[in-house]
Amino acid sequence: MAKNRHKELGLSDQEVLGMYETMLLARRIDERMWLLNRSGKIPFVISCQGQEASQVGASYALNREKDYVLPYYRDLGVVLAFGMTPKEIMLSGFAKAEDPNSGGRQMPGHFGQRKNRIVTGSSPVTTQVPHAVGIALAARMEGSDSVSFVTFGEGSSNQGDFHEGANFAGVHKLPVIFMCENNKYAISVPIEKQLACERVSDRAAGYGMPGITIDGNDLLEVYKTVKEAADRCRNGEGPVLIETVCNRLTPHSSDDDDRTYRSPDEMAKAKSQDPIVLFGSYLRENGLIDDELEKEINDRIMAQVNEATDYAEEAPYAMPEDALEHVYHEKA
Ligand SMILES: Cc1ncc(C[n+]2csc(CCOP(=O)(O)OP(=O)(O)O)c2C)c(N)n1
Ligand SMILES: [Mg+2]
Repeated sequence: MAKNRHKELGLSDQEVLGMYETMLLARRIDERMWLLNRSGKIPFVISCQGQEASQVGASYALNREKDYVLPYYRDLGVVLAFGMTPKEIMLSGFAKAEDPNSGGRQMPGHFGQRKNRIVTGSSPVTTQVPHAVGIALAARMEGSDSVSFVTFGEGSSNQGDFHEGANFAGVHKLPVIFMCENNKYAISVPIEKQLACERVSDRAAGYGMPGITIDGNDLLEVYKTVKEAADRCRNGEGPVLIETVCNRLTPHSSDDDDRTYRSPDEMAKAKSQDPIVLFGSYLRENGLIDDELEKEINDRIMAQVNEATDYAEEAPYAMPEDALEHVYHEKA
């Protein structure tokens, strides 16, 4: 990576160190979740590993005080950047009452937190896309300049919801950023069996918006592209489709064994493109991090992960009589 690229993008040293720490926090929480799952303490994990640069690069390019995000299940990096805490994520992993995402009702990865404008999603993939478009329409009607940011996998870009949402946003020039995190698999189905066109971004042309494919392992490239898209949205120029090509460094979920469909060579290549390692090298080359600071950051993160794990493990489950809370409208 070229030297001082972050400065050319208007990012300070502090900001890029913050982005690095957020990526690493996401990774370490995710790794802890796998250990907890394999030791029988939590029921399920669906990972962000390999997609952190796409998630954190994009989030830092948005207005994290004002914009709405509609993440999909891998977006741990997005929700951390938007203010969800490690403790809150662990509460969801352990399905405890205090989990802000669903009070322990939903599987982990079904993010939602009103105060941070993280919009609750559903298990059927891509249902968040029309919701994001609706939120962008609401912003337009209210005269707000907030942007609606929605993510999904490349397999999910085949769902009707994506096409309906993209078309409506294109016709009405709504402020939506569609970001496809293309990790080249939909569970065990490889990309060549998913798409009839070469790139997910090719589809943008059909909906009258720019479509851009970028290296999703390159944090600064993602930041730059999403920043330009957000500026375009705020100027009233309409939506953008961004495809970040990245790798899924884990099986699809804790219930999958990817050794049946991915070779060791393929995995070794994916691991050599680890976005956290790549950005760590950039920080070192630019003299922003050394062994001592790296250790300090790691220690700080592990203290948070340990504290969050202990807290969530000890926290109470929801009471059975609370099961219908927040399901139906309750009269005040
Ligand atoms: C409508 C619908 N069909 C199928 C599923 C089961 N399912 C969950 S994740 C997934 C794969 C999605 O792949 P992709 O969109 O590429 O996202 P990735 O998991 O690779 O990040 C499938 C088929 C679902 N949740 N919803
Ligand atoms: Mg995929």
